[in-house]
Amino acid sequence: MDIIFYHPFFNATTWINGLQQRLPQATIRKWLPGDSAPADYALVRTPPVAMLQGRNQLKGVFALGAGVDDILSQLKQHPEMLPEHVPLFRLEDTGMGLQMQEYAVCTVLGWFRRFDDYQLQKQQALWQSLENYSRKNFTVGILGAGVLGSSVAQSLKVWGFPIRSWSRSPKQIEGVTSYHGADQLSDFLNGTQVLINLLPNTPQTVGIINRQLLSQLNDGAFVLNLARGAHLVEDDLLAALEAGEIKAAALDVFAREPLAEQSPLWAHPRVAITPHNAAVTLPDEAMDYIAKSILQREAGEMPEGKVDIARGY
Ligand code: NDP
Ligand code: OXD
Repeated sequence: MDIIFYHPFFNATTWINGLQQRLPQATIRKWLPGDSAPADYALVRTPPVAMLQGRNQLKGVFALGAGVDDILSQLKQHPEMLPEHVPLFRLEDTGMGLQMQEYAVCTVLGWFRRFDDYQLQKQQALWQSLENYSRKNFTVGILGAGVLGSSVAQSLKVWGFPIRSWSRSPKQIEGVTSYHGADQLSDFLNGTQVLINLLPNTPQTVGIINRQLLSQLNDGAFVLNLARGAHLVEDDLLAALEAGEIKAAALDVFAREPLAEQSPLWAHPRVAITPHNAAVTLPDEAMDYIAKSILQREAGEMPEGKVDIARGY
């Protein structure tokens, strides 16, 4: 069994050795330009078109992340890149759920306990107790109720906040009020105090967090973008912050990454920023998952995490 590996930033030696231990029967190599020798599986992040093109014998391509928007946008431009019968798989959870939980719990509790306000007061040496928020009105609305959205919902539920989610298809998640489809988006937004985004980036979701959407949240709502920068219209967020409609935002992802030095988001006192690392690919967890999936595929089964290319996630 031949496996080719390509990632512009990951340490290829770590991955090739780690996979070799898990799949001793496989021959694993780093893909280099010009290599068109046969391969059964490809492990990739934004692969060069030439890496996959014409590889009709592939039994699967594994994306080394949860989101596949970069690969799908490349595929749209170069449909010849991936033969139609070759399934594309993505990472489902592999430790990202817990990382997203940590990020969301820290941020939401910080806002709930007004640590952002106290941080600003500290800068003025101001000793002043502020009124607490009401827990029962501190409704958290999660855009996306998939692997990561539902994981985050579970972690916030235990703090007693009302939790709601919005997805494409109907869901039944205990303790979560579920909304689905475009028709129910306004109902989902109405009464939401904290908006958390965990949608995939697709033609249907691009630019979804815009002024019109933000205006439907509670006055002084909070926004946490953990998914993709393409979901958020950054100028609309800044305008809503200026108008006081949105009180604060925490952003892990941006329309352009790295975020430009001159972006007004950096200096905004009510915007927290992290450099797209809310949930990173953990090599050991990811390699366990991929090795298991390859063995399932070899046994004629279809592993989890198959991307629906037409749907876009
Ligand atoms: P999933 O595919 O498991 O979940 C996606 C959810 O979004 C599903 O509930 C889906 O609905 C819903 N959805 C998709 N399209 C629509 C739509 N048009 N309208 C309403 N709901 C929609 O993805 P994950 O939870 O694994 O990951 C989510 C995203 O998180 C990734 O795509 C990636 O962009 C981002 N991410 C960011 C990271 C970071 O470090 N910042 C790290 C990892 C991921 P349904 O359930 O009905 O299909
Ligand atoms: C991912 C990411 O999608 O790191 O996995 O953003």
